[in-house]
Amino acid sequence: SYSREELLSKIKQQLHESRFKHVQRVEKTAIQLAQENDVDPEKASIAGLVHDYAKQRSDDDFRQAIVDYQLDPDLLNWGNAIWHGIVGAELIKKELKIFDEDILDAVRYHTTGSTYMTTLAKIIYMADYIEPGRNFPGVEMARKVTHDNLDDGVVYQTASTLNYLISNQKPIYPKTIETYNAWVPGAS
Ligand code: DGI
Ligand code: FE
Ligand code: FE
Ligand code: FE
Repeated sequence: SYSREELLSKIKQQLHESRFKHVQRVEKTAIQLAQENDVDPEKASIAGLVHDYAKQRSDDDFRQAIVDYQLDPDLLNWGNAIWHGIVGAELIKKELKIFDEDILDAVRYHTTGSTYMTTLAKIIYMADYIEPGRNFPGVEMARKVTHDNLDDGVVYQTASTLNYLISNQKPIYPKTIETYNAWVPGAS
């Protein structure tokens, strides 16, 4: 597998400078959350670094990958926001030769969450949201809630994202609603 140095160079090649800095901040935040939640910090590091690897790929690259890797054809009805995690994971496997399914799942679900999330997947979902470069209203509360209890952070982020999508009349990917229902307290 690639050394950290080789991985960093391949990621840097794919991303604008500001996004490359973002993934490095996500890595740091993910390592911290890993230490707080008894997860392997090395896995958190790699997942944090690669999570947005495919974010700047063309729509045509994603459409081709959905066909090539025989992913759910419904994905073709969505766009970059949904593709860069779920489809991006396949490009990471192929191009970065990362085969650890925990890491690939964490990438897959970093935008929408999922009904079933490992602790690593929750860490990447939350680290992406609360890394120190984020400055939306409510981010301080999101940081506090997440460091107190990772699952509460997942609910906080998913509820905020759903509110944002509805307020802006954007389509909701069904998995985002499933994530909310799966992790909100009292759901069965
Ligand atoms: O890639 P990043 O910007 O670091 O962060 P991200 O992968 O978490 O992407 C966040 C964006 O994804 C945000 O603008 C909202 C969008 N998003 C999340 N869930 C959904 C969604 N967009 C749509 N249309 N539907 C969703 O369910
Ligand atoms: Fe992302
Ligand atoms: Fe996110
Ligand atoms: Fe990100």
